[in-house]
Order: sequence, then C-alpha cells, then structure tokens
Amino acid sequence: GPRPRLETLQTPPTTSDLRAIMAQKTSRLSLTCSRYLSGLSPSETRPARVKRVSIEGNIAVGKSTFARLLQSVCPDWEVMAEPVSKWQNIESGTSKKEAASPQTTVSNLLQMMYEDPQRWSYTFQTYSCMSRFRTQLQPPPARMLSSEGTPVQVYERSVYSDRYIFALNMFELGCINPTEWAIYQDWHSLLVEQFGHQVELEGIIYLRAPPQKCMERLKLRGRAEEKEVKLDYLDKLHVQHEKWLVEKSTEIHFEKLKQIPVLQLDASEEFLRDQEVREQFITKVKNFFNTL
Ligand code: UDP
Ligand code: DCM
Ligand code: MG
Repeated sequence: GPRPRLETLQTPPTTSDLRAIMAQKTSRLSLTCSRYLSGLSPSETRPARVKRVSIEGNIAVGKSTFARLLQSVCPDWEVMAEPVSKWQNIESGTSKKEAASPQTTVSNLLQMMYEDPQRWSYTFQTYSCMSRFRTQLQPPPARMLSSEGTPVQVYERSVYSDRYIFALNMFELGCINPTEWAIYQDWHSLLVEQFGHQVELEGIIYLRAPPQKCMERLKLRGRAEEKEVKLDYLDKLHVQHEKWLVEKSTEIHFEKLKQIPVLQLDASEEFLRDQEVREQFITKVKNFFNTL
C-alpha cells in the first residue's frame, strides 16, 4: 500500500504510521551519510592522520606556559590546556532545574583532594580523568583540518599520566586503597580500549626539571589549593615520571604506549623569558614532529 507521510495524514498518526515514517527517514539518512563518506578520500574519513602529542611533567614545571608558547608560534595547531578550572568548580544542585539557583553548591575538588587525600583521591582521579577524556574527545576545529600540512593537536597531560603518574602515586601512598585502585584500573582500561584510538598519542614531550625547581615555580604561581604541597610530594611525582618516561620501568597496559617516542626538554632552563632557550625548544619540537 502507499507509504504514510506525516504531511499528508488526515487523522493523528498511529504508532505504526510513526514507526514506518521513522524507518523511512532513518534509512534515507544513512544512505545520505554513506554517499557522503564514499565521496571522500580515505584520509578525509580517517581522523587518525592528526598528529597528537602530550606535554608531560611535574606540577608547575611549566607545561601551561610551554603550551601557550607553542600556540603562539603555531596558531594552526590545537593546543589544549588541562581542565583544572573544572576541578576547582563542581556545581551540584538538588535537581537539574535548580542548577543555576541559589541552592547550587560549588565545590572545589582540587582543594578537597589536597586537604583530605584519603577521602578524596579516588573521586578526584575519577573526575579529572573523565573530564580529560571529554575535553580530548571533542572534534578538532575546522580551521585545523583545513590548514596546510598535517594537523597537530597538543594536549597538556594525558589520560596516561592520570593513571601512570597521579593515580598510581596515590595508590602507592595509600591514599587510594586496593579496591579503589582495582576499580580505577578497570574503568580506565575500558575507556582507553573503547575511545583510545580517538585520543591516541604519537609522541610525548617531557618537560623535565629537578623537583626543587618545580617547587620554586609552584610558589611563584601561587595556586591557593597547592600551598601545602611539600617538596617530598614533588619528589615522588618526579620519580614516577622518570620511571615511566626515562627508565621505562612502569608497567604499561597499552601496547602502543610502550613504544611511544619521548622528547625530553630541560625545563630547568628559563624558557619563558630567555629567547634563545625558547627558540631552541621550538626547533626541537618541530624536528620531533617531523620524525613522528
Ligand atoms: N615559569 C617561569 N619560567 C619558565 C616557565 C614557567 O617562571 O620558563 C613560571 C610560570 O610563569 C608560572 C609557573 O612557572 O608562574 C608555573 O608554570 P605553569 O603554570 O606553566 O606550570 P604547569 O603546572 O602547567 O606545568
Ligand atoms: N592533578 C592530580 N592528578 C591528576 C592530574 C592533576 O592531582 N591526575 C593535580 C596536580 C596539580 C593540578 O592537578 O595540583 C594540575 O596542575 P598542573 O598543571 O600545575 O600540574
Ligand atoms: Mg598547567
């Protein structure tokens, strides 16, 4: 019989009318999509041609500063800062509708984690990694894909440092208990296996500096939540970076990550104010990208 069309129905549509209309529309949509995709060259349908690199390093070593520098030198690249401000402002209301009402509570999870690491480390590590996945899974901006040459994305830290530096360290310190650690690793592996190819890294830039230097910069920056951070904590994080990126003794659960090229930069040098150091860093990064 004649196919139902919503525009020509005289009476309110029945469930079966609606089903038939939806089925038609869905098949038309998928036909349009497959025609569109088959008209594109393989490289256009494969976002994997984007080169992705993360900047890793201790707290306050200068990652954000370096990321801003790269963005100013290479405006076509997409440089993504760590979503720290999201961790400092978590809104909760009694219901969605009240999200903007005076009852809304804003909590600072970064502060809670530093004030009571036993209680909040697992929650913090869950949320920081989840929000990072969300940020990094956003499609790249059009300007980047239409620019000449290989599109480049630079992330400040990665879901890998979340696990192999911070969460692991909190577990070793006893702030994440063995049950929490098992759960963390379970969902982390699941997410990397499901979405990992969309955020997969081609290389890592390791900003390396003695923990003492990081402590100086941490004081200089003066983030309120971090004022109780001790040199001993930065020492531990430094050792985690060295084990993962230099000695390669950290046990890694993802094949591609085991082979990843690492560019080491001596971030104890003043790359923010010294133009010569800055230019050396940029040259090294560009050469590194050409080898990836
Ligand atoms: N900084 C500096 N010289 C440098 C790099 C960084 O004085 O060569 C300072 C920067 O201005 C900031 C602090 O170090 O006050 C921490 O830098 P950033 O926030 O970039 O560190 P991150 O925690 O992102 O690694
Ligand atoms: N941080 C953390 N665990 C993570 C990622 C970050 O505890 N998985 C903390 C360390 C710093 C802040 O968040 O206090 C990130 O800032 P920075 O860019 O200074 O390293
Ligand atoms: Mg930063």
